[in-house]
Amino acid sequence: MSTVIKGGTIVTADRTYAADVLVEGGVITAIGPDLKGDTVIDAEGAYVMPGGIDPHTHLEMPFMGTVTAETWESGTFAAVSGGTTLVVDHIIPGEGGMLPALDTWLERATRQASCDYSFHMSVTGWSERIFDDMAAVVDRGVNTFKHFMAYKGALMVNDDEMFASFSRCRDLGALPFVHAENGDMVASLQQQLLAEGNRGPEAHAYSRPPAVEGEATNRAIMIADAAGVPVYIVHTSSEEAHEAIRRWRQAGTRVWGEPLIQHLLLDEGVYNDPDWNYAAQRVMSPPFRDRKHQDSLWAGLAAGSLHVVATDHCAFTTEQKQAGRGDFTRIPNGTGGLEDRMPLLWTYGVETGRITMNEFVAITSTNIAQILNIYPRKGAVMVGTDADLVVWDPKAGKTIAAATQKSIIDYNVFEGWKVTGLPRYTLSRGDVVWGPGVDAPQPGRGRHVTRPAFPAVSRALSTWRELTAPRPVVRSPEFMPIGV
Ligand code: DUC
Ligand code: ZN
Ligand code: ZN
Ligand code: ZN
Repeated sequence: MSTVIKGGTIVTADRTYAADVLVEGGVITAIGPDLKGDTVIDAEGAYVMPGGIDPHTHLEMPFMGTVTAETWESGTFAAVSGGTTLVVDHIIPGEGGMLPALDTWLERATRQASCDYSFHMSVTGWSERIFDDMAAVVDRGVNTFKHFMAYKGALMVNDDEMFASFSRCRDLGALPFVHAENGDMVASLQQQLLAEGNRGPEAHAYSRPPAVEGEATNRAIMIADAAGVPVYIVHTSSEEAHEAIRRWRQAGTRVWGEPLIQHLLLDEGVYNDPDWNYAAQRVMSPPFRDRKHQDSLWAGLAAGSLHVVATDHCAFTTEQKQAGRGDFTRIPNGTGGLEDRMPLLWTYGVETGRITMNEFVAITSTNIAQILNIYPRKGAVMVGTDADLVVWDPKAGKTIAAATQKSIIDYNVFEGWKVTGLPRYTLSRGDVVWGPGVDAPQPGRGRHVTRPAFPAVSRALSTWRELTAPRPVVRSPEFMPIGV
C-alpha cells in the first residue's frame, strides 16, 4: 500500500516548491513530479508541511490538588485536528520516583494516543536516587529534564538543586528545560495580596509580574552556563525574559525560548473580567501580559531570538477552576491550545506578515525537532523520514468555539476567534488521522518517540572549555540536600 499526496506545494523551514510526496510503510519514499500511488490525497491549492510538534503539554497530570482534564485520547485527537502530529508531555514523578512515573505515562499514551508522543521528565528535588534515575530515564529515550523555579513547597527546585541537576544533564548528554519564575517572590507577593484582601483572579497576574520571570530566566541561563550545558526556557512570556535570552545568545550562550500561542495573542485584561469563571479559566503561569510583551515575543520569533511556539496545554474544566473561589492561589493554573496553535499562528502570524510560511514551519516543527535531537525523523519533509505531514488549506476557515472543539473541557480561551488556514488532512506516519471522513480518534496508533542523548560533539555551549580542561567523571551526586 502506498499513498501519494498530489498537487501541493511543499513548505519546509528552508524551501517552498511544488512536488508530490510518496509514502510507503509510514515513511516518505519519494518527492517529485507526477508520482503514483495506490491512494491519492488531494493537495491542490494546499501546502504540504511537516506535522506540528507541540513540545509542551500536560495530559492527565496531577497538579494543584487535581488532575488535568484533557486525556491522552482527547488531547491527541485535538492535536491532529489542528495539524499537530507529535506531543511532548511533561512527566511529574510521584512518590515512586521517575521510573514508575514514566511507566504510568507510557501506559496511558500507548493505549489512547492517535499520534506519536514523547516525554520530558521533571526534576523536583535532589537526591542520590534522582541522580541515578536520571541515567535510567535517558537510557529509556527521554533526553530532557524539566525544572520548576516556581511552585514553592511543591515542584520548585532551589539553585543548588538546579545546579546539581544541570551538571548531571551535562554529563548525561541531556538538555535541561526550565519554568523560569522566581518562586520565592511569587509566594511573597501572593501572601501580600491575600493579606490586603485581593482574592480574585486579577491578583494572579499581580503576583507574577514580568520581573519575576526576567530574574529567573537570567538566573537559569547563568546557572546552566556555569554547569556547561545549554538550556531551554519554556513559556517565555515577557520582554524581560526575552531580553535575558537575547542578551545571553548574543554572548554566545546556547539558550532557546518558547513563547506560547496564548501569550502571543491574549491580553492580561482578561483577568479583570467581572465574570469570575471567565477570568479563572484564563489563569495560567506565567499570566497573560500586555501588548508591549506580545510585540516583543513576535519580534523575537521573526529575529530568531525565540525559537518555538508551544501551548503548555494544561486544561482544567470550569468546575475544577472553582477550587480557587475566594483564594486565587488555589485556582488550578493552566490553559489549553493544542488544537488551535497552528491555525492561530498561521492566521495572526503568516497572514499578517509577521512571520513567513517557512518560519511558521520552523517554529511549529523543525526547530524543536532539532532541539530535541529527533530531526530529521520528525520536523522535515525528506525521503527516508516519518510521514508526519499536514496538508494545509490556507483558504479554509472557522470560528473557534468550545461547542465544536475536540478538547473535552467546557470552554476555550480563544472562543470567537476567527482563523483562516486549517489542515485538510493530517497524516501520522502515513495514516490519515484527520481529514474528510476521518473524524474520530484512533487510540492506540501513536508510538513512543525515544530521543537519544546528545552526542558529545554537539553538546554546544561551554564545550571548548571542557576540551581544554577535561572534567573528572562524576560518580556521586555533586550536591546532597542538607536536612529536608
Ligand atoms: N503553568 C501552568 O499554567 N500550568 C501548568 C504548569 C505551569 O507552569
Ligand atoms: Zn510552567
Ligand atoms: Zn507547562
Ligand atoms: Zn502550564
